[in-house]
Amino acid sequence: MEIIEKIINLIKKYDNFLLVIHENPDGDTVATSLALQIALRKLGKSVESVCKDDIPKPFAFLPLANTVRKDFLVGDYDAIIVLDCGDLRRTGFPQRLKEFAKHKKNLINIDHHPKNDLHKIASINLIDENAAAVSEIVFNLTRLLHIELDKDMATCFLTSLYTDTGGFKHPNTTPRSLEYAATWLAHGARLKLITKNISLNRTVSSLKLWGIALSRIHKNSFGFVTTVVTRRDMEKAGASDNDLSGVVNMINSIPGSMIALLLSETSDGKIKASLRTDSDEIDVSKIAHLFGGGGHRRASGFTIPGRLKQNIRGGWNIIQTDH
Ligand SMILES: [Mn+2]
Repeated sequence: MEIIEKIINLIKKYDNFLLVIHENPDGDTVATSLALQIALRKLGKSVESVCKDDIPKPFAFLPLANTVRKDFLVGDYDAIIVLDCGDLRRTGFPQRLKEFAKHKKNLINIDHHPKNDLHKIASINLIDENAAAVSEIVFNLTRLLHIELDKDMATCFLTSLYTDTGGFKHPNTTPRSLEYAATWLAHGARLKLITKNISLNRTVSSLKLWGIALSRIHKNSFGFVTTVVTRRDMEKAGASDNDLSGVVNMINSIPGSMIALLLSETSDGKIKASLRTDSDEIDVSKIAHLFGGGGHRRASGFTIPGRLKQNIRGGWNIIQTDH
């Protein structure tokens, strides 16, 4: 039986579903989960979404965004669907999902990241690495389930694709992406609301933080573009981690950039690295893997222990810490 048929049968058979939005959520995981939540409820299913972290403000406008749970009990669900989680840890609930997989076996992994440790415990893996966003995969699933596409679902789907393609600017955008986007628009997706909330809604503190990050751009002769943001910068600007989203894409847009790297200090004493490339010759997920991270060829990331410190030459050093 085809993988997608297995999922369709499973959805038809069971009643209580949990959808997992990954930690440190982006537009793809949040909006696709909410679209699927709306869709499965139309089939009369009981469906909830869960995310370990808060839903970032730019996505608060999405329908059902205020219903996302922070926690769950494995016993409450017949099936759990994990969306856009590059690996098991990224789900935010690795132990709980392992336990669920062991007892009930209905753990479905829907993703567009390369194969990872989640594959081993999931009972069904629906993966399409060519999908620009997970919404492309899930939209197809809802069509096969004959669920009518409404305005709210279309808005969620388009938000997911819009964010994972950087507003259709990244090279992961395919003819299929644009075809789907056209379908969603034709079904009432609120594009203006999406662009307003996601691209144009920068607060004063966010712009101040971008100012600091952009003022520290460094580009070497190989086209390696870097910048750094410390915890102190965020405090000074009154900004949060979410305000950094988009910075690494912006610095990667510099003419001649081969790889862009943003290093930012996290609230728990670590350094988060975000990598981007537009080059066909470079696979930044390989760099991320070297440091225990993951992602895609063109966009990846990892986290290491340490702090950032400016040296006397004005450059930046990574100071090793114990944890
Ligand atoms: Mn994604």
